Amino acid sequence: ITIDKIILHKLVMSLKDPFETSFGTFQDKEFFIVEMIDKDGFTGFGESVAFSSPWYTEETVKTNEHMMVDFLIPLLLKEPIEHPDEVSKRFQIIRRNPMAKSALEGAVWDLYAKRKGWSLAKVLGGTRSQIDVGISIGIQPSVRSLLQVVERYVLEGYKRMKIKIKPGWDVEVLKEVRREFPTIQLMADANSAYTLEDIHHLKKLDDLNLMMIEQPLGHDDIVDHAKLQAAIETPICLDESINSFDDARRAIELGSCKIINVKIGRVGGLTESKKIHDYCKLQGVDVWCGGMLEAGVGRAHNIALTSLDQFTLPGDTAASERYWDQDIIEPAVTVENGIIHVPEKPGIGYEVNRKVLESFRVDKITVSN
Ligand code: OSB
Ligand code: MG
Repeated sequence: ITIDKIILHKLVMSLKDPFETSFGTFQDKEFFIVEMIDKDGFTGFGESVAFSSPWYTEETVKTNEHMMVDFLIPLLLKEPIEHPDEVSKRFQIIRRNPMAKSALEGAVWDLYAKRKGWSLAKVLGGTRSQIDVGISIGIQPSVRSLLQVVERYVLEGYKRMKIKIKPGWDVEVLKEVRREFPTIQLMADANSAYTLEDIHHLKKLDDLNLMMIEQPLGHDDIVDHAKLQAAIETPICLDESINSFDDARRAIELGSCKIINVKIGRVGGLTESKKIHDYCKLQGVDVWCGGMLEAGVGRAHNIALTSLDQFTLPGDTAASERYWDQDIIEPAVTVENGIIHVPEKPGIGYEVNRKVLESFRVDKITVSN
């Protein structure tokens, strides 16, 4: 692959409903669609997943732009790329900034797959033709409204419900959900809202038959999580704490978690995601694919990754219509009976709708080789 041009389309899209977590509420999502064109005219797409504020991890839309434009794109344009696995190696001299790296690497993977005429799922080594999906439910104004939202998604067929929690909106709320829906696959995500002082409180979750609790403690911690995991039955799943293959390896060695949420952007791209997947498979650790409220391009990458066989648990990759009135890809991602069919067309397997893309665009940065 010899890259001819990279276009960063900066979009702002408005979520259908505000999404509330323990650290803040999302309404407008600002991000980049990376369009990469090679000298033969093939095109690949990637999506940046950092938010506007550094609440989840430290990266933001602005830091992504800075890293891509000033450091990462020059490295990509320096010499041709034989295989997408080389991209993360080339980026290694830049510390951290996994989401910025991943946005560009994702476009290289799509371009590579399209050149081969294969689906992204196939070039990644995916084996599933369909994937199971769950849904992540934000903090609601009342328990009553939460129960209504859960019921709606159960009826829509989603295979597991993930409830966002925070101090004051946790054990009692989950108890109500469990009472109303005794058999659903249920889990909670705290986004780092607790400390080890809450062990006694978190232990109460053990009575609720939860699949797991996601990231209860510090966003950058694996030591306290190991202590907590030793004290509770409910499996811990790490999200924010895992920013690389080595983070995953260390967390598993230390017993900090029993399950890993893989987000392509958070770990620095598809090559790193695959490495984590392969290691977890060897270790018998279940993984699933998390979400960052992506538009269609990022969603398509998530679907392709989830086709790998150690993605044994339903992910957060819900349907386009759960987030947007109008997605930027065609067809939109649809969920039926809790299942998404993995596309077989070349690359990400969905077309970017240029008209829609332009309607959401607020800035455009073009870098030519
Ligand atoms: O912790 O997984 C998370 C959304 C924004 C930031 C962090 C998280 C989430 C979600 C929703 O849980 C995932 C999605 O539906 O894309
Ligand atoms: Mg999470």
